[in-house]
Amino acid sequence: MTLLGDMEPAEAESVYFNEYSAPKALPKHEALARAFIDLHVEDNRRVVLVTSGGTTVPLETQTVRFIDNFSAGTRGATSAEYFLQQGYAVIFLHRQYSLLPYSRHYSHSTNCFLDFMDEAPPTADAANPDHGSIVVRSEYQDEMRDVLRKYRYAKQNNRLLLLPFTTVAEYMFELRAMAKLMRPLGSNALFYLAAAVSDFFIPRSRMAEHKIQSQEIPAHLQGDTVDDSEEIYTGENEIQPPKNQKKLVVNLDPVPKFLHRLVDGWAPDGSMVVSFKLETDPSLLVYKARTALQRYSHHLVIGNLLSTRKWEVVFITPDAPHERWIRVPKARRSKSISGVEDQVGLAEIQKGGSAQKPTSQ
Ligand code: PAZ
Repeated sequence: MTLLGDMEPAEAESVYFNEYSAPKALPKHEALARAFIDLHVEDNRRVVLVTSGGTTVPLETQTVRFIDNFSAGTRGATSAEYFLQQGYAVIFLHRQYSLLPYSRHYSHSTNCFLDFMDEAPPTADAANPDHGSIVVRSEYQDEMRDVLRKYRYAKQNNRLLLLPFTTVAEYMFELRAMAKLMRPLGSNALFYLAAAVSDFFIPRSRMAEHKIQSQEIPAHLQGDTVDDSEEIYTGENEIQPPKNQKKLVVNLDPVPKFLHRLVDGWAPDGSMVVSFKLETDPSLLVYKARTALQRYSHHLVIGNLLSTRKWEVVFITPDAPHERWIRVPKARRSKSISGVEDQVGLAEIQKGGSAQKPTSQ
């Protein structure tokens, strides 16, 4: 059987998208995105699609278990704030419950949101003597006011559209749909692909329907997907642990790389595409980022290492200087008051704008 990864991109697209049904939320997301894009086309505003957070790979159709990855969405949520600050409208395609622009300062921090609050001294309200208002604690006032103003501005001016996904298939459907909807934007469209997209998945045809069992099931309860031999099958080619061994062997296929299709087919002509490359081995990072840029012929690959990604990235571009490191100086790496680490500010990714000089460590 030919793997999707071995097919021509257009064929892989057709096979992949025929195998899965579109996510239930897609029509609603498309309607919201269409209205959002129309508004910004009318105002001749740049729109960036920021993808953020990790995708999941379900092990069962009725999913109890899934494979996930580390990404919390910090890069995507932080970058979205910078884009908004630069006047972009942002479609924030993110993993459900991952970090969001602005609320990220408080939502997943070491402090519970209640720790930011206090009761104001009781007022002289004779009817309600014990009921002072709830207020933000004085030490958080300045930062929270600043974040609140930016958040309100984005909301009131329709600059931020939040669209969630969970699985890798949902992500693919949403990405394709958003890219196509962004066509009227032409060169005002930017794709900033910071999501950590799964590299391996179980094709639907091989997925177990029900929860994979870790113990032997009595014969009279076994359904069609379970046989009586030494091994329990959860679907064609999907093998559960041999009986009496608590081992699960999962057979994954490579996820087709649709960046090619995004650049050559889905995205509007003249748009800019920025992808990210994550590695853990420093000796591979630049090589892998360069290879991605050559393979997909887009505009920029931003490389980062798992361990240093919060303060160091490398920009790999088709034109000189080809490789440029950007670092947050040590002194600026401290945590903000809410305990959330900031990330390398990628405000310089503006179409047509020149990037800042790297700051030395
Ligand atoms: O979400 P986060 O801030 O913890 O991590 C960001 C990141 C490392 C996922 C992102 O910068 C990135 O490299 N995304 C692409 C990952 C990849 O598919 O190689």
